[in-house]
Amino acid sequence: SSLRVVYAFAREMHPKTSDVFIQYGTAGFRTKANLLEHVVYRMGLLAVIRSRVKNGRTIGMMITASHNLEPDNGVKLVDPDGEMLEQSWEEIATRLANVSDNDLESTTAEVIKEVNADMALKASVFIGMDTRYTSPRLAAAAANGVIALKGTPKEFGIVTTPILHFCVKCRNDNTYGTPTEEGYYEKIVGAFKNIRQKLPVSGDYNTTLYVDGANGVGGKKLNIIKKSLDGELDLKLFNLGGNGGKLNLNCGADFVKVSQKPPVGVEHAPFQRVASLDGDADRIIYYFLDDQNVMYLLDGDRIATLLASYITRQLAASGAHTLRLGLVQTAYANGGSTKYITEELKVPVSCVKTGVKHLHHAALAYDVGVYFEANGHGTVVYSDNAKKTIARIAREGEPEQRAAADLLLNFIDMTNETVGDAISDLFLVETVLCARGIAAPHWLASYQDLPCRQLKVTVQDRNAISTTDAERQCTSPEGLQSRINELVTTYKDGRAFVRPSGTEDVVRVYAEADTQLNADKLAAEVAQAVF
Ligand code: 16G
Ligand code: ZN
Repeated sequence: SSLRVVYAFAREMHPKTSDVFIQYGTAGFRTKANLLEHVVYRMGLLAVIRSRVKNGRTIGMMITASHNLEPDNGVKLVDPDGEMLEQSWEEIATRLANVSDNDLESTTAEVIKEVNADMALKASVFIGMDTRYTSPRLAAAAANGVIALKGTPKEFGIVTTPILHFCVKCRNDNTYGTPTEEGYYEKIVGAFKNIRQKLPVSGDYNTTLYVDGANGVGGKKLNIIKKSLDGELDLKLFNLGGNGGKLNLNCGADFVKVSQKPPVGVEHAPFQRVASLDGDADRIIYYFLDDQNVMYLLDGDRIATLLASYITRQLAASGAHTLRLGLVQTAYANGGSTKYITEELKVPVSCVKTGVKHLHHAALAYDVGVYFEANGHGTVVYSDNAKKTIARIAREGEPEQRAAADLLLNFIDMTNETVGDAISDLFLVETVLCARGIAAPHWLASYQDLPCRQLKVTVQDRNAISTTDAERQCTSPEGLQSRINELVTTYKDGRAFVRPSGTEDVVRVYAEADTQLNADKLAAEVAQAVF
């Protein structure tokens, strides 16, 4: 049959060359790029099957390893509404990725049967990739996989992860926007420019923003956007990938957040705010240095509180009192932020497991759900009810209410609701800072972060550690949690947890305490306990 030819082709073109077991983790498959070609090809097959199960709606495939260094790469699937692949399919993806070439045919047939895919339907798959030199080859393997099962691939070339999510969503729901990179700029940047017309620059806000592009795709796209901005924002871009700058190496959002150090390759001026993106531009962290070169981080928690307080205020001003806004965080959220959110903002907050799919899902429970990981991945999602209510007020409300609702509508348009998006978040943050007429130090002053430290520990089997309570407590190995409890109580404001990484073969340790020295000590002691 024609499928025979398909599997013969797979063996020839994208053979499985390694026996290393690979797992669909928190953000898809991620490992050394040279181990991935057959995996990506097979994900092309799976994307077609998924598209058919979803009645021919478009599925996305993104080739990226995000903030990892250049030698790594990865692939993840995007579901029709632009969200992460449904969790129950992760196991199927893992199975398909690991079977031998000889068993690929029978396993694919098994999967098709199991998920009840109608292979006579059309199938459509959008493929995007980051800037890694291994990405084009992998994107080609993805397209080959799609074609093998008679699906239609559409290659977007180099795009940010959130642009691909956006395009998938638009393709399946044309009310959301136009499914192209240009359509993305039109909607997001267009909304930003619209707001700047209505909210002129005032107070201590100034329009200069420095950006660390992590030598990845985000900086490149901002360079395109920059040309269409007429003084609404003066972007000064660094780490665009030229001049020998290496992807994510000592730069980018993850480096800045974890090491708490400024990135290389960026000029600094006292109190000048800098936005640091990660390699595929789905994370953003702000920071500035003072006149003594001391660095102040404005991380994902900080962005979440900024956005949540602004939206809360706009909802009140528009009289939309029935809409419930809530915030979603993970165990990594700084204790200072959680306290501020509950005690000062008086906004309900939920804590979930690490990984965008968990945050996104929890945020959907609110009319307006703001979710952010401390590492800078996050966005805002609005229910249909929220959108309708706000649109109605913008049409029919009292004049002041109308103005507030109208701004909110632009704010919603500026938001990439499918996934955390550094570019969209950048415009959201700049809008709120401008609306409030504040500079970065004022933003920082809203609450104080507790000093914190992250460490990673290499152990024989990271899966020996299991956790509960949104990863804040560990249930095995026995005795570890009580040891952590003992250690924590000896520190003022102490808090610590351990969890197996979902993206690397390590155990992660997080600690916070009243001083940096104490946070460092507590982290080291907990790491010791993990061994
Ligand atoms: C992935 C996740 C990110 C999470 C990180 C944790 C997505 C799109 N990305 O990058 O949200 O913070 O993994 O990594 O879900 P870890 O499990 O290695 O700590
Ligand atoms: Zn990323």
